[in-house]
Amino acid sequence: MTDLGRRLVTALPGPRSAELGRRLSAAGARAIAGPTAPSFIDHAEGAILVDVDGNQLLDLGSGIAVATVGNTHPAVAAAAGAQTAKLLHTCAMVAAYEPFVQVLENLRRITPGDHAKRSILVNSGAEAVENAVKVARYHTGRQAVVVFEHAYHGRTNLTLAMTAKAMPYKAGFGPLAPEVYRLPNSYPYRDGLTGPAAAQRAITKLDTEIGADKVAALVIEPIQGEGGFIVPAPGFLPALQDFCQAHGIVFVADEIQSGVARTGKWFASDWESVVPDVITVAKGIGGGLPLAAVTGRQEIMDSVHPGGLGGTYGGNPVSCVASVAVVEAIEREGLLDKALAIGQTITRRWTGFQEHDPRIGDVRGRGAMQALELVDPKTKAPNEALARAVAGHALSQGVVVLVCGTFHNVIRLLPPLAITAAQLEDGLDVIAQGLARN
Ligand code: PLZ
Repeated sequence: MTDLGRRLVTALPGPRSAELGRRLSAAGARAIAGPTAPSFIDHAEGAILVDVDGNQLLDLGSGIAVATVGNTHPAVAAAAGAQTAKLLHTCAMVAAYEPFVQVLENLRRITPGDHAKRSILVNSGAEAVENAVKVARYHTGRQAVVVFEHAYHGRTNLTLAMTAKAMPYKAGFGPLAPEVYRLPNSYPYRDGLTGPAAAQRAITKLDTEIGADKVAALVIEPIQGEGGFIVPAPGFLPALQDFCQAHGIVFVADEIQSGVARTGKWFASDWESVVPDVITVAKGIGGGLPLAAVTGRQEIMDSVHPGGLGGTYGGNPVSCVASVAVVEAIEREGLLDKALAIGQTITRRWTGFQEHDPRIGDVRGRGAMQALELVDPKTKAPNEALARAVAGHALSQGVVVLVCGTFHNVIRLLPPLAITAAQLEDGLDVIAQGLARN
């Protein structure tokens, strides 16, 4: 279909994309009408997005960690395509179907831990997080939910209260849901604390300001996504998990961004052998079709009465067959190892840049979830302008790069695991150029 290289045939955006951009702004609310990339995409394959002007863009963002197995993965697309001709919808609460069961079984197998598990399927990450909190409250009979600095958990009313950042997410949208409390995270580059010390700091705050016996759930991203790809210091997650276990608090890992082979293991929790009581999964599990899940210990999930959780579209047949194909592709194509190899390439290149460029404050991540934190070399102050300039340069050259972080100063890479070595090196070259020119 394509020759799988980055190739620009127009300046970006090309004329057809520019026209679509005008139509988008004339009909779309301005709250949504500002995509990162100015190109409108016609089709995609692996790590290449082909726009309506025929430009071949290199995708280093996977549509925010969704196209993990590759954009329009052939097996995922074939499964979804065949399903659309067979059965589009019944509502699993009305009549179920085998692919729904297959997804539940896959979740039981691939999520951390060998304990008895049960799952529900929903449509989006935020809906999964909402349901995880509902289940934890039901199970414990407690109300408080603790979350962390720099967290991102969604944009619905409850998850918005759980998300840390005011602009653009929370500002103006109050009142937000009550009984959400925020604790300091572990941020090795900035706090210099060991994992256990950072955990103790959080636990002291929880104990003194909330009280452990009031807390239903502690919800944490094992690697923070939108907040800046912050990998906690070793021992932080296990210490929090031990504390939760000792106090009957449901430990919820939000693996919506970090899960499903992204970090080179099925879930980022696996890196420290953390076994969450409940885990939220979305994005990569559907391979591009909307699907999300909450998987948890049977005794926690099944505390809720029959009919207590649900929704019209959760576990739609097309999303489910796509998800089954995603899990098969990860296993058949050895994508856990591929994610590790991608991580090694990125780390090797970026630690090399860091030796010559003191504005690169930190290189961090696991597997194919890697970030560069850009700073003022003298003060370590976040360097948002440089992050914008580097991402802007990449976009102008047809490399789709996303920025994240509370201070918008972190370049993050979430390449599709289908990316080839040559494509990845090309993308890293363009980022290097962006750094050199700004
Ligand atoms: N939890 C850890 O990363 C979604 C958000 C993009 P939904 N991240 C991308 C944006 O600006 O809206 C995310 C996440 C983590 C929850 C969510 C929410 O998942 O599927 O977007 O609802």
